Amino acid sequence: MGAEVRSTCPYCGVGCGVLLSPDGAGGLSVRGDPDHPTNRGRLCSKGSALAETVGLGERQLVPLVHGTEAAWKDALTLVATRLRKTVEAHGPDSVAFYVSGQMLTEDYYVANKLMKGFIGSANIDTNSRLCMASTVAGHRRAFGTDTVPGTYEDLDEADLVVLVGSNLAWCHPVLYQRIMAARERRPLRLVVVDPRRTASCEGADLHLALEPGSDVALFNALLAEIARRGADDPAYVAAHVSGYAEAVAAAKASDPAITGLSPEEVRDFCDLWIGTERVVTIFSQGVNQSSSGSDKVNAILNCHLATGRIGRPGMGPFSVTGQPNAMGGREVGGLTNTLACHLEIGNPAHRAAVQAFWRSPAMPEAPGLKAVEMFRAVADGRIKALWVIHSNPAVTLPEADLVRETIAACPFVVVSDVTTRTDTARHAHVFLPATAWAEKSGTVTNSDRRISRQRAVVAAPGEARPDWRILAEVARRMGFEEGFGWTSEAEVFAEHAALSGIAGGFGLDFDISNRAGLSAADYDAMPPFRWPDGPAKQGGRFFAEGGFYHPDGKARMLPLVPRPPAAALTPEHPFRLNTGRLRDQWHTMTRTALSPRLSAHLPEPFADMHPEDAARLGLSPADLVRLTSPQGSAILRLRITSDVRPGQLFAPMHWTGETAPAARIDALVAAVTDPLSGQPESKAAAVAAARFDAAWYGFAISTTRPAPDCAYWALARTTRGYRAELAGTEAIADPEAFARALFGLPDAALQMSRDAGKGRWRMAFLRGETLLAALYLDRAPVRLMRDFLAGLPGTETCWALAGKARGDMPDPGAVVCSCYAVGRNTILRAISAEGLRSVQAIGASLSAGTNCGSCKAELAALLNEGVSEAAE
Ligand SMILES: Nc1nc2c(c(=O)[nH]1)N[C@H]1C(S)=C(S)[C@@H](COP(=O)(O)OP(=O)(O)OC[C@H]3O[C@@H](n4cnc5c(=O)[nH]c(N)nc54)[C@H](O)[C@@H]3O)O[C@H]1N2
Ligand SMILES: Nc1nc2c(c(=O)[nH]1)N[C@H]1C(S)=C(S)[C@@H](COP(=O)(O)OP(=O)(O)OC[C@H]3O[C@@H](n4cnc5c(=O)[nH]c(N)nc54)[C@H](O)[C@@H]3O)O[C@H]1N2
Ligand code: SF4
Ligand SMILES: [Mo]
Repeated sequence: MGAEVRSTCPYCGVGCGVLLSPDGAGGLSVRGDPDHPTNRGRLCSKGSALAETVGLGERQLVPLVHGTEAAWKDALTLVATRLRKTVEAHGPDSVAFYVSGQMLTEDYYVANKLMKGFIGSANIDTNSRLCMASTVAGHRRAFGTDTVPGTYEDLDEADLVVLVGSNLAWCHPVLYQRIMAARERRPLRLVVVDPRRTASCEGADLHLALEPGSDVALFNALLAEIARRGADDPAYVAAHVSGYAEAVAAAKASDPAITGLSPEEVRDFCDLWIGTERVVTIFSQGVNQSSSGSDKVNAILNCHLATGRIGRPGMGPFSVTGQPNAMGGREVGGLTNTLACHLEIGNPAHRAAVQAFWRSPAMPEAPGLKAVEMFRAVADGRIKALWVIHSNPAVTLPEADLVRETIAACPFVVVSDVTTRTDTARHAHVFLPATAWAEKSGTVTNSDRRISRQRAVVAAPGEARPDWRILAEVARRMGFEEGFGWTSEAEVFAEHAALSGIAGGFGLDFDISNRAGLSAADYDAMPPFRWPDGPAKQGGRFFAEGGFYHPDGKARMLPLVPRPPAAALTPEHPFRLNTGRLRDQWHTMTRTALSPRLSAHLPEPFADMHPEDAARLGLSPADLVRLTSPQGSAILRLRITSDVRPGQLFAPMHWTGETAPAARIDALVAAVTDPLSGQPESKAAAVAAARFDAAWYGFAISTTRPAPDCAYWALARTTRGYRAELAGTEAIADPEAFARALFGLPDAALQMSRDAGKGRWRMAFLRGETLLAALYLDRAPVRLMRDFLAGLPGTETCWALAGKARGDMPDPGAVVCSCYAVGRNTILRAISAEGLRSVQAIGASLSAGTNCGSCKAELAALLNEGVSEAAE
């Protein structure tokens, strides 16, 4: 085993440091970096399972042109020529780049420079439009620049943390654990503002299940109450804030009943917030992904500005970033409406300075198209060449089916990805194989502005190349030799740092130009640092003493009027569909679904529905439901739970054409956006729900990847291969032939049991004594010990046909603790048999929850449940 190398986790914006030990054969082991200031050694379930996701099984390692392997020089020349010819024939705005908050800063810098400085168009936008755009817009309106004022240390020092539209326990688990740890030292209180009961509510003192989209009304109520009780900070407001009176007047005119909360709940919330000076209000996608997202952000900022609770230890508004380099992308200026380093594209002085620095031939004078508009322009032919880098828009943009068709019909599509197994890459004319996380080197910036190195520890496999190099080579082949001649990512970083000095010269916040002269060795060794990092920088915080970036140095409070979600509920589409994330999957699952451990947590796409709605619609647990919106439809497994309110549904965003083609949730979401930020409303579609009447249901296990062909299927990895849920609308004429085709086993030995009258078939395929695959068919949703069966393929077993374990081989149930693979039934059994009464006691007995701690909230929920419920 080689020496440990310091790097950064490639998933969420917490930005945890990791220590990587390559095994010399392409594999590695991963542990949390005890010296990284962000996580001090902690990792969540996804970070802990990183080693399981670095295999090459699904990678494409050679460029493809029209689906055929090609030499790099031919692929790059083709891309450069097509881009250049398209620009010559139709102007610079006929080409577009769609990039990603998961690119490294160096990749992002090169893409932005090529498009904005050399192609001369602003048609570069990023998936951060779906993620952080409303926060960027809100920050800029209030502060004059896109600055996150606080730091993670504020979470250690706060007396109250409010999570607004943030399921921190699952999406930023190490921060959630940090809050839970702080709480053991001091009386910290936690409030969750979310229409749905989430894992983050387990540790909360108060959960406000407000009406979807009504956050402005809630924070208006708080602001009005701040003013009424005289809880504002007149000195701070007088010196540093404008717009106070108008904002308060609008807040007083706004009706708190819009929130759907009781007057007592609103009062309790106001009492807590107003009565606790050290309050951090954390917000993420429940705020941003809304047609009033920017207003929601400003409604929160208003309250912190009015009370002067900003930039001091333990208090402030805190937008947590989603992607590992969402913040770095904002620093680079990767959004179409920004330039570089927090400079403005619409500001002639900024533009001239950047143009001089880049020695650029052509610069756009105005913002280009934001993500949703960009794909509309592809659809109507204004954009004729599209390059997608490090994102999967055919799945994650609203109206995803339309976007997929748009990409398929675009005359020239380039996709840079690590795998061709994505709904977007499938339509690439040119596929460019990028190096993946452990193979590439650069920097990322996390939620609290800390810049950390990502370091390559594994040699680039096959012909894969880093994204920045691919971009620079295309630029050079387009004739821009001079601006793109770097030989290492260290040189790209140094140039970015130098450019930030121009921003600093304009008095802007983002200035890391003290690193412009960095040598390659300095860059290699660069420890994590947070900007601003000079000695007099207020502990890394902004705005305690004012110093905002509007010309008058003051912040703006804004008068805000609540608006409901754009998609109106109607008798045809009566349900509000909320969407979001699961603990152990990352977006479109191209990496996390490679890990059997992570796949075991929630192996199938689902829709959560309240029991009253299910009863009214005559639905039972484990039914399949079809959700339909004016934009599209999806088939999902029904979960009946009072975690969601009546009239609301929740479904995860993760499944795709590769994993469950009928469950692409963005197919249902209308492409309505916040008017200021252009961010889509991903959490408030209007949908209908009805039982999906399948003629048959099936469950399959297999050592190799099955190839389902039916109306509904969902595939997940297991330690022994794969498991799949299946359902079809037409009776299967020949079940054996169906099963053989599904598994690609034309002549394996078959054991079968059937009850043809009931439509029940059980088929096990064997080589010698070894189980290769098994299929269970029924006319109703199949009842089986799935988690037990998933462990059988590849073993010599006689239990496959039984479909369940012997009494002394208990079914562990779905995995709750993915670090120690402890299942739900195991935990419930231990709770009742051993009389366990605390999360710690479960840990002591089963180890569950004692490594990364991401499952502690679920363990707490099982404790409540387990006392009354016996394990199945
Ligand atoms: N496990 C995991 N972690 C991740 C990711 C992942 O894919 N998987 N992705 C990362 C990325 S890119 C991001 S952006 C973050 C996102 O992190 P989060 O924002 O925490 O995640 P979401 O689940 O999208 O949404 C958060 C919550 O918003 C709630 N919500 C919906 N509508 C409203 C509303 O009108 N008001 C309020 N107050 N709440 C509402 C939802 O019920 C949901 O619980 O997670 C990051 N971390
Ligand atoms: N309904 C709904 N829709 C949503 C959301 C929601 O909450 N609800 N959330 C939105 C948000 S916040 C986000 S951030 C987006 C995320 O959406 P996307 O960015 O579209 O999703 P990812 O799966 O992260 O896509 C990343 C792609 O990059 C590839 N990749 C991995 N490593 C590399 C590399 O090193 N180089 C290159 N070139 N490619 C690589 C992966 O294989 C994958 O195909 O989804 C948005 N869409
Ligand atoms: S919290 Fe988890 S996913 Fe996020 S950076 Fe840390 S280890 Fe990675
Ligand atoms: Mo995101």
